[in-house]
Amino acid sequence: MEITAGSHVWVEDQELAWVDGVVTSVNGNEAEVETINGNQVTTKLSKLYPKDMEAPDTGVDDMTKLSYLHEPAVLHNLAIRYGIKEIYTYCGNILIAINPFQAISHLYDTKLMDSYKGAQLGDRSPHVFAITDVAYRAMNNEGKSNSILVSGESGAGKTETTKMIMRYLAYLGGHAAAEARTVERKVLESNPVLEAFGNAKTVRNNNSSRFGKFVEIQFDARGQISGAAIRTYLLEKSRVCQISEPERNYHCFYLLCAAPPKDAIFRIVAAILHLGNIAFALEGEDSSVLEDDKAKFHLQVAAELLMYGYILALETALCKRNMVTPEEVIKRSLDPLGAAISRDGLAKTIYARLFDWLVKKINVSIGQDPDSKCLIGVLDIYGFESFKTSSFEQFCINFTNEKLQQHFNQHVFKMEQSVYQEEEIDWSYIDFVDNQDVLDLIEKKPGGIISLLDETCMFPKSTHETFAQKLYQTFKDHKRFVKPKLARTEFTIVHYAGEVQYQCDQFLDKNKDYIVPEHQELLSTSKCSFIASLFPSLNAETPKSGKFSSIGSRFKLQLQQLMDILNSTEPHYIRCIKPNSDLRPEIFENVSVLQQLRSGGVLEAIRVKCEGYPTNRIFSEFLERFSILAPEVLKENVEENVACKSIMEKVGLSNYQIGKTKIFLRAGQMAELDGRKAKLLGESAKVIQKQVRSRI
Ligand code: AOV
Ligand code: MG
Repeated sequence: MEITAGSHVWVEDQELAWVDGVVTSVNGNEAEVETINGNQVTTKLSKLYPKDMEAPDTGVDDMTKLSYLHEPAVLHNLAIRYGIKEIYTYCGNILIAINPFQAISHLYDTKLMDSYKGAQLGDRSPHVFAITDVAYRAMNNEGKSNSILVSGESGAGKTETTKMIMRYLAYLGGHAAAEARTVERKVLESNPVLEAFGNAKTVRNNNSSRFGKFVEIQFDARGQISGAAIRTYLLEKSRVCQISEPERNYHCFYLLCAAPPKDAIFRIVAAILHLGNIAFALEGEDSSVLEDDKAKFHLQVAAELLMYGYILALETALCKRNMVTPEEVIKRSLDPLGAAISRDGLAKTIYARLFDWLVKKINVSIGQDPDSKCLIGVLDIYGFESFKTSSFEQFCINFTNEKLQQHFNQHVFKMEQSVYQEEEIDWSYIDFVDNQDVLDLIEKKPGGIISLLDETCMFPKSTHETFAQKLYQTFKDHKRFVKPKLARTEFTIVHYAGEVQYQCDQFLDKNKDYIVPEHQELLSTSKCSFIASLFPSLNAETPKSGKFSSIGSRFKLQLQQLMDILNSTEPHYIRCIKPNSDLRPEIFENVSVLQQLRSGGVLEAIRVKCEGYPTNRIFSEFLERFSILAPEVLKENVEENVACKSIMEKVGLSNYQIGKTKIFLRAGQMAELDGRKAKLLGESAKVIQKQVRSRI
């Protein structure tokens, strides 16, 4: 649309990201704009976007209904909807969910569930139930597995959304209320348990999931839930021993302190708490002893809880290490730092095993249906993370997000094409940005970062410095890899969602899935049969204790398996958005939301749309809006599609497409049509004014 003096436009703004205003003058390729917040801005014409003055005050419930599909329009639409507590908006088939940080009345009650049952997407206002209903119906009708992928940054509402999906699935595929311990109840009841052991308060979320979760809900031929399986991914073990203020450890530790029950699980949780209080002091040159009586007390209690005794054995396992030489095994003393590392390693291993045990136990209790043909998978994974110091955990988390982003891009692209196919229009190949290059950088075998890390870990003399050097050498010319200036052990990856600087320090240690043989031996002989069962004896188990096994490679494999499952399903996407970092209701921070829309690929999806035919309108709607441009076409008794064509021809626009029921417009064409209409209305207003004046 031609921008002239008087045009309503969006202009970039540092604080608000985009602000609307009116063009006061145009000079060559520059324009002066007076913004609604009272600023006078001079900017390039190419940086201005037209504002749709006909857009409804309450926004539109689907972005594809926006006449002008550009960044400021998308952002503005979400903001006004959020203001009237409409937290859900579609972007085609993708659901955008903005965390309300407050309970919205009746948003999830049973009556509402009733109303979504069987409704077509778009018939009712956007909702997580609607997406779930589509997935469930598609599964029943087509006999194909579906999945719902929930993503978004930490605190955006993924876990809460996932719970609503599960509740709605339980409602759709549940059993008669008389059957008390139904599968669906057990699935729902697993949530609080997993959250107690796998969630913690972080700076970004008071109930942050520190593990990834994929729940597979299995259905029988009648569409009833017949089984379920929960898979978890990479629990953040380091949190057990290392928390930075004001974050907290896993909820279960505080639950224990609030109400100490006395069973095997809580024995372990308590033992870990006591382990954490065992402090060491230097003895002689490089040995360590328990620091004081307090440390002795905690050691005693920990030993009691873990093994019913063996106090000395526990102390030795913490303070000494076996050195195996060809001739003999020598007990070498650890210095206090070494002993503390050994203690933390023990605590982390115990906790991780306990967590895995819980997941297994829950799975056994729920039970899988071996005959189930269809499932609905629900994925709630940790969102993209970038901290001041990002470590191996962030590396794995962001790797996951890259994988899912690729899946999303490929799918959105396919989806777009299927609309074109349905309407039988010609379409040429639309390209999309693929992040395969980042994935290669991370996971290519050989030569990717994970491979190099494994190689480094297996080479006894290597350090994090040699690892960093290896990275710098190998990826000197990789466009997704940056060596920060002056960096010696940091590296930056240019992720799809932005750059993240990683600190190599602990990559080697954290990549080693290693249990100290002495710890293994000690715990496998525990008199507490539960604990002994968590540490089955050496030869029965892989990875072998003491031998190197790579967390990175295992995680990569797990992710690949997850992708294989997802690829065999029909995916549905929910993008959660965190509207502010104070975790407070009614605050919508433009800049941060925009950043999330960009990094979550929502804007990328919109870009793919823009390269094709971003706006489509049912013929009758189009005619209603634009027949004024060629009133004569309505007089002729022609088919609607012919009338639409005539209007486009008269205005001189080409490259549009006529489908079976809709007209498909290229980016900017809607704005052009509106421009013509405004001009026409303006001219006719002038004519009327002239007529009025001449009469006076
Ligand atoms: P996350 O799963 O996306 O973060 P959560 O689902 O835990 O985020 O949401 C964070 C908090 O936001 C919740 O504890 C609720 O207080 C609030 N909240 C989220 N969704 C809703 C909703 N629909 N209605 C009301 N309140 C909501 V993380 O697991 O940290 O990546 O790792
Ligand atoms: Mg979560």
